[in-house]
Amino acid sequence: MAKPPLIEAFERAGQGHVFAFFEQLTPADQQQLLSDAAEIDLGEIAHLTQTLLAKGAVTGLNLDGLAPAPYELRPEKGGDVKAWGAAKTAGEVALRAGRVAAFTVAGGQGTRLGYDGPKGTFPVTPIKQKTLFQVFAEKIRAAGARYGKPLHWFIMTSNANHAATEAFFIEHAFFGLEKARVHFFRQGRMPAVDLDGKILLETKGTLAMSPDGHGGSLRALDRSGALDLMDKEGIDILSYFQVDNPLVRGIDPAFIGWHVLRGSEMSSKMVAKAYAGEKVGHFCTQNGQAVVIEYSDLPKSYQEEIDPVMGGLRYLAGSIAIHVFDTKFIRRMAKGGAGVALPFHRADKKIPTIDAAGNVVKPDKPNGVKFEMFVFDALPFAKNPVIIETRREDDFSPVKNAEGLDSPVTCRDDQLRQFTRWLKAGGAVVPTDATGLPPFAVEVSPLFGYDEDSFADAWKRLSPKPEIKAGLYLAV
Ligand code: UD2
Repeated sequence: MAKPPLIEAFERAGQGHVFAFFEQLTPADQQQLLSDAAEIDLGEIAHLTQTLLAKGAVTGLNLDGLAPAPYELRPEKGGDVKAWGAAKTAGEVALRAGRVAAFTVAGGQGTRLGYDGPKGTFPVTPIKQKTLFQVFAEKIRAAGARYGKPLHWFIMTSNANHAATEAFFIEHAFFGLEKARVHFFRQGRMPAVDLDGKILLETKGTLAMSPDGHGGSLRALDRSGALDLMDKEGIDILSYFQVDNPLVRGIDPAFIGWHVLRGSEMSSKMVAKAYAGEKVGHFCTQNGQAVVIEYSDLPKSYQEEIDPVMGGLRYLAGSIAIHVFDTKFIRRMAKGGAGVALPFHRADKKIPTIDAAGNVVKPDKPNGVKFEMFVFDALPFAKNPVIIETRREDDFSPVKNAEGLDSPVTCRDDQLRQFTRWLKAGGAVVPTDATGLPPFAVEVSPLFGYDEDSFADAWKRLSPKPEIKAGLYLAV
């Protein structure tokens, strides 16, 4: 039988070992291996080997000319009150016109949380134990109702969690959203390679493949047809957020409005870092472009540097992974071409594999490299990027770790503080400690109020007002 052309291509690229055990596989497993191999762009792997792995490859970050990025201060911090007002109005107009869709990246593996299953199925709210997906779904539903235009919601999954994610939505009847407006698509995968750039086998018939990072979302949006659908629906603004952060205002009119009024192709929210070493990206400028430098890449001396004039941290602006994209920009980034592509980052990992004789290898030190793209690396390619400040308590309390910082407990407490702030702003009397935490659990359904404004409106209309006590659940 003639050799499949794909195998020949791998041999030509010096990756023929991928098929070393091909003859030993069942026909079904052969097909599976061929189909996995077909996902690989051999030219891309060769390029990454040359640029990121070869001896002498310059992998360190170039910090020349790095400076903190400017951003739009919140009004209460001295920002331009009129400009914020205009932004909010413009955002509301865009929402009413149906130009906006929500986008959640949910392809990660949730390893740190130690939770088995798609992270979006993790319960987070204080009383009803609503899952992350339900919280987002209800916020999106409520925003659609508020602006008179139901929103589309795009959710990026990975091979590992795609089926379970879809099944979860079906089981819960899409949390009341119109099924036709919820779109799942898988992100791409990249093969892990050894330190010489040879693709690693996981078993004789499978490759060591892993998700290509949240930066892979840009090409996955294109490849999956999501961008075409958006074009058809008149959507040109995509509001991006991560699956681990239930506090996020995924549909924030002021943020959308800043993006629209500035003619921005990519806009981002920042918070002031809570402490020098907080594990967030840093908004910077370099060669006149906005860039985000991840905490793991920015030297400690920069992270801790004090601003000589203003006092406080010089690199203060933390990236909390909340962005708004222009859909044409996403398409341009996805198509790539001369100098327009997200870079890959190299992560050295212990990757279970097999050796040339087919024996299982369980490494105790990194034996290979995974390649990932980060979505924030699109920022330097964007025209007119705008970074706006947000209050951490309004937008950011992720669930990342099983315990301690950014855990289910800190996230629940931040939700309680938020519900309490909203109630107090409406005139209710709620006891709290010095951090704003009430001594008992209350919960607000996003369908009642999903942000300060929508809550205030619903609370004003509510008559009679309920007694504020343990277990209070405000819903419609
Ligand atoms: C991310 C940012 C960090 C900060 C922080 C805020 C990076 C490298 N760092 O840190 O700067 O903004 O978030 O919370 O992003 N995901 C996929 N596919 C993948 C990998 C990740 O969909 O292949 C999703 C994942 O499901 C999650 C999000 O991306 O929604 C963040 O992933 P993470 O947990 O790896 O990010 P983290 O906490 O290192």
